[in-house]
Amino acid sequence: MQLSKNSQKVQDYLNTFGLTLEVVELAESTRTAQEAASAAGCEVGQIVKSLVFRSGEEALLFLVSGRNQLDTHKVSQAIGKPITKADADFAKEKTGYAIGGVPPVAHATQIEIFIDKDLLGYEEVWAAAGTPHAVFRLKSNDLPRLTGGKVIEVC
Ligand code: 5CA
Repeated sequence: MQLSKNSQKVQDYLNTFGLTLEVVELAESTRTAQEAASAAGCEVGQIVKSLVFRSGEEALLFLVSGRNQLDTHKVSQAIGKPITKADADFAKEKTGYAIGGVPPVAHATQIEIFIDKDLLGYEEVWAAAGTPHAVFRLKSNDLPRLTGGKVIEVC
């Protein structure tokens, strides 16, 4: 199957990790966590939401379980800087992807990444892969190494 340009970029990045991770493009939408869960046939909690925040000009990416809501105040305190939700333009500029398809890896710029500890409660999770129709499945244990992210409590 021929992947779209964005999804191929994610696949190429995953290939460099020596893990057999496969990006799949689906006919169904995977734009929201709920849609992605239906399409992948998993629980919504197993979906890795990619939430882009900003602190000044810096972009931060939070990988959050589809069943959780990030508590902005709590997270600001925990990481020691104020954060606000990025708008669509900022998210696109910093990650290289439009909201709804932002993957946890292969970004346009260097982005600090944080991982919701609840994701590690699932053996397998599903993340976006560059478009609102593309996802890949991975072992949650591989998320920290794959992304360089730090595990935190987000809610
Ligand atoms: N593909 C799915 C899961 S694999 C996905 O990307 N879901 S998501 O939750 O990670 O991405 C959508 C998120 O982007 C929403 O939860 C919301 O926090 C954020 N968002 C949606 N619309 C906007 C917008 N207009 N501006 C900024 N952020 C937005």
